[in-house]
Amino acid sequence: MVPMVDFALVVAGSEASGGAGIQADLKTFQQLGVHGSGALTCIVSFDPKNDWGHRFVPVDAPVIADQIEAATAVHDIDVVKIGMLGTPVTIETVAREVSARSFKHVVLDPVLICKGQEPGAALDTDTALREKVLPLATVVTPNLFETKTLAGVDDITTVDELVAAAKRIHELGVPFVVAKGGVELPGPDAVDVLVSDDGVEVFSRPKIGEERVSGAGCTFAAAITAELAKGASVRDAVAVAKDFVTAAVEARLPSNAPFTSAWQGAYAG
Ligand code: PXL
Repeated sequence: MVPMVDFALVVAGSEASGGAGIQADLKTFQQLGVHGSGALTCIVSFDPKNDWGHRFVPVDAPVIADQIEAATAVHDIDVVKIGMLGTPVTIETVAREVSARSFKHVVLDPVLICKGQEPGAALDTDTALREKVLPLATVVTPNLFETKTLAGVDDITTVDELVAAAKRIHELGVPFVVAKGGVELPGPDAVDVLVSDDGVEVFSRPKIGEERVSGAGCTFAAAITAELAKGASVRDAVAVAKDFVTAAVEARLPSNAPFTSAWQGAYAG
């Protein structure tokens, strides 16, 4: 018997420690029973000699295009997650390659800044992401900072303000906006809001500690992607992803760096 397995593609960067990036995405797919294909956009190596800053190397644009071609030629894949892109050239390439194919869902985790980048370059990257990739997204999963940036609001301190900002991003044309309050949104709970034409839904769990956990955002968006690949509605995919990331954060792994890492193996389903 050939097992019935669903397929998903991730286009993202490598984060060598395995907490975040494509490593987190592929582990999440696997844990949810989805076959993961992956196209690498860049390589991030934290620098233990320099306050764990991000060393960043982009993959050449034609090589990114080749990987997307290879993955989508080998398998019929109709759901893609886009993670860290990193440069305007990468963004243009990924936008072109993704729009040349008819994906049913494009889940965009809009990773806006990487610590290692120059502010000028980061601004170019933000603009390119907003102009070229955001219009392709069916689902976008901004954290609090990214929500403020994409919505063009100065501050978000309440769930109502988070919903209002998510509505602004929805009005930019993204069908499903999942804005994440995370540990930075004041209050006892980790709150995510889903805004779509169907209305607003709030997903809330008690905060687990007050520190950010490396890879939590990647894991959350990857879990949404995997569930969509299995045929779930966006609403149900977000509900499973919230459970998945809560389990991964509860079981977070200590490290020698000043941060913990999400553990995708914790989710039992
Ligand atoms: O968590 C955001 C993120 C995504 N992708 C890569 C990263 C990071 C953060 O370090 O390195 C490759």
